[in-house]
Amino acid sequence: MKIYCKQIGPQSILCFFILLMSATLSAQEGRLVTSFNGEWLFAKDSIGLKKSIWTKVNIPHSWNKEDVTDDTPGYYRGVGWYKKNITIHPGLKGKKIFLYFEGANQETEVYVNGKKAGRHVGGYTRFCLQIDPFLNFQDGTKNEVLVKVDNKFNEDIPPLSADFTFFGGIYRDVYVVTANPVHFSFNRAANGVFLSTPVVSAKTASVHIRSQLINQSSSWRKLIITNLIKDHKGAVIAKKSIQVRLKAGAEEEYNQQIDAIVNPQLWSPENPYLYTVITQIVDAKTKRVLDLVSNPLGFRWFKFDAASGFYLNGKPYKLIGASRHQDFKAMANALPNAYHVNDIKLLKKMGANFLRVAHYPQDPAVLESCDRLGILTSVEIPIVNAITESEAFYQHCKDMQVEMIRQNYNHPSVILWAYMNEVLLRLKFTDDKPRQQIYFDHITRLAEQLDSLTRKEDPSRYTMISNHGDFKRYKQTRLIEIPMVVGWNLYQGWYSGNIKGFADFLDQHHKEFPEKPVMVTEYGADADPRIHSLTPERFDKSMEYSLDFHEYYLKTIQERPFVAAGMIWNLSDFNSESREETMPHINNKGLLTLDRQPKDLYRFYQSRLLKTPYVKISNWLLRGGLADSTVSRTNTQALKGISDDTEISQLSNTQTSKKPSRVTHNSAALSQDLNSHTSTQPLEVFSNADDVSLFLNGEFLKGAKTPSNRFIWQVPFKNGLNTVEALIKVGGKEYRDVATINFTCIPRVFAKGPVFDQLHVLLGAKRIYIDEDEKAVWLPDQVYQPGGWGHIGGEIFKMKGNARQSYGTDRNIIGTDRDPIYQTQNIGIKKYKLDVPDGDYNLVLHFAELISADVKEALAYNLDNSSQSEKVEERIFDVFINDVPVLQRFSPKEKYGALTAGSEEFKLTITNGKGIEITFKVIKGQPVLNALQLIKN
Ligand code: GCB
Repeated sequence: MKIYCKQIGPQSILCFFILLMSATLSAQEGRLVTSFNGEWLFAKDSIGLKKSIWTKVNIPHSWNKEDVTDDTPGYYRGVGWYKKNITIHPGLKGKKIFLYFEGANQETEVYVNGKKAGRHVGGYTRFCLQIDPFLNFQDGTKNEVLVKVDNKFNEDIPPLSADFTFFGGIYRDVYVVTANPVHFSFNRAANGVFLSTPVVSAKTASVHIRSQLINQSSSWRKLIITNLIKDHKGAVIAKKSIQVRLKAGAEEEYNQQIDAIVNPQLWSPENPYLYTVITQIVDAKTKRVLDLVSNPLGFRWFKFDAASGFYLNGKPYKLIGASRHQDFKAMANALPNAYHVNDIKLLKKMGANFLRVAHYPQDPAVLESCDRLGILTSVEIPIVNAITESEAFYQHCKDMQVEMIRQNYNHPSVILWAYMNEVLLRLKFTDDKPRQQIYFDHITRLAEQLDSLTRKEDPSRYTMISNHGDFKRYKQTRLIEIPMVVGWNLYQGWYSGNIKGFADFLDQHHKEFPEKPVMVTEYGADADPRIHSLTPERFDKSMEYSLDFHEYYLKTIQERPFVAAGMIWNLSDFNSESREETMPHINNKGLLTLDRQPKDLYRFYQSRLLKTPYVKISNWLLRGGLADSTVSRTNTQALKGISDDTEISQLSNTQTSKKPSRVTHNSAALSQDLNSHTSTQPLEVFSNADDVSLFLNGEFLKGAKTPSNRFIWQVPFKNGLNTVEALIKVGGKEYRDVATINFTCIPRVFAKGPVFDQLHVLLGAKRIYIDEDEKAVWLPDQVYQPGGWGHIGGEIFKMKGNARQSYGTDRNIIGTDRDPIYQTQNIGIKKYKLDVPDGDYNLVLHFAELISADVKEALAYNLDNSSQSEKVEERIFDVFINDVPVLQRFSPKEKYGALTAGSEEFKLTITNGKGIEITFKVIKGQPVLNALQLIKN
């Protein structure tokens, strides 16, 4: 028989047997834990349990892996059944057997051999149910374990609504725990031992150990509780025992203290030194170990100061980190532990020192990793956006808070317990002010109760609430006052207003609440890694806008000592089923993609936070632009109005300009031979060095320091592959990053070159869309100039009632994952002309009707926006190519449906220097064209 010892749960070392169920316990002291993840049968309840079709699954499992990303709104929220047999060796008779669930969303009932063993409410905390009274221990008997999980909306269970997906299923590990009748209590699925450090300094420390024991045997027991403290290498540095007598059936708590641990190694982000406390229950007579748990111990002390921020072990620390959701591409939230661990490693590798575990407690592997890697954390329960005024709701909130605290009590990484996120975002009773006041009063009372409960459960940590930017209302409801630390989720320059409002907001907070420690618990902007812009603006989803946004926010946080922390929203992209925009169902504010590929944002933070030499070229490696032109970056629109002394994105090369982006045509270059064209565009390098040297295809390009760690050059890319090398010298050593940029130079005038190959154009857009799969660069459209290409007539499509997006729609386009190709449009177009040389071509015209009668509710976070129905205008038009009718009485809505992608492909042979002329003739309404693709055969 194989035996594994493994850390399971945050605190317990549990011995882990393969084939435990046929093993005996006689050789094993203490408890046994075996994985119960494999080979379950699963059925959705849609047709009733009896008739259900069972499929084999392994846990972690979610039934929402696929339906959260399809084009049909909504996802299955209902009952799922899980079934598995368990055979218990007769030798285990007399043992206490438990099923330990790390998480199932959100209501769970467990039946063993048809009898109800227990129930748990809440999708994010652990629970442990005793099942031995229902088991048949006879040799070879199969016991059926049947688990009903339900993720449907329940107004009594938080979260009620949120910007993340409430995946259903047993999505975290399940274990069978076999314990002796005398064991540490599993109350609230904690491990029954609670550590605190009443005294810690660099010179001395003490450890307080509170253990909860239960005697499930039928007689009095004389027991010894022993605590051993081991250092990092496993050497015992302290030991203490007490003798106790525990009545049959009793559950008791015992307190012990180990004092005067001399010169303790302190735990910190730089040196996350962990001790281990092993707590054992020993039978005083037989000296047998009856139960044993192991907990991490970190010696550290900390405080928040309203004027000067956060201190760890007496030293000031600016906490910079991110929030995290727990899902992953194509896996829903059912992840093996290694995925959770990897996220924390990525956070550490970025140079962060903080994780906001948002918006709910997560897998035990998360905090275990934070302990090990030195990341400080806050953990919260999922009261998000609103509450229900019911006793059941309040009780579930309290239960979740207690479970969260007790289950995670011993992690040195945890410094804050939080319990509400933007609870005033989705206001109720907006038409009835007196009734609304009663609702507010209930929120205040719940906050007070949760706050005092938290302080009582754990006096050693701080309490926190995260509010959104409605300062006045949080002040009125006392949600700034009640917690020990207030968190603000701020998105000025994204969801609302002007970016500068961020700094003003923080300063206002500090002025009005000079005694209240403050953290920025969220800030971020959508960042679709497929979208770039040289004229970035709010809501274009471009990497450039989000970089400028983060640069400003980070600087603002770092400049203000009273701001204890800044937490980026979010570490990675995450699923939010009801979102639309350029990546439907995904909130893409992540520094990493949904499958954890670093975006340029991650590189920017590395350059700002890492202390080791760092240089990295932007990940925008597939690029394109007009031949013989120079384009420079504008300062992002969001930063307009901020005085010139901001240090944002000033271009570093002499060739560049601070003026708005413009394209200049180098007429001298037009005489070059057909294939020697270049296109000059900005390229970013992220580095913490004072100076970076850049080489393009082996040649040095002059560069200079920017104050923000973002170095930008104007680079004359040639058509095809370009090798770029960025070099820094630190302490006499060289560090470099090399990238290959595949650049497509598009002719401005076909006759002058470069040799024409392909063209992908987004009409009505100011952004660039990169399609890595097809290796295509979609450029913004231009007005036609003789000899070249572009549209004649029409205008940029803009959504009505949407103040924040200056072009295109943010609706999901059905039938495609390449939504940005269809989300912008020229409306009223008359002609499209391409003066291409003679030859064979494939022309694809892309259409989508962007106006739909079906109005979508505005995202609650879009503070300055309202949904407004568009006037649905019928449009019918003919399309001719070189005077040949190719689409007659054409209506994208009639042909494909509203907000649905459609393409029309044509094979053309062009002769006699005629080029291509596409003509749109109105029959009714205004003709449209969304995108155009021309490939030379
Ligand atoms: C917020 C919420 C968070 C959202 C985020 C966003 O304020 O707290 O749950 O995901 O904004 O991206 O809109």
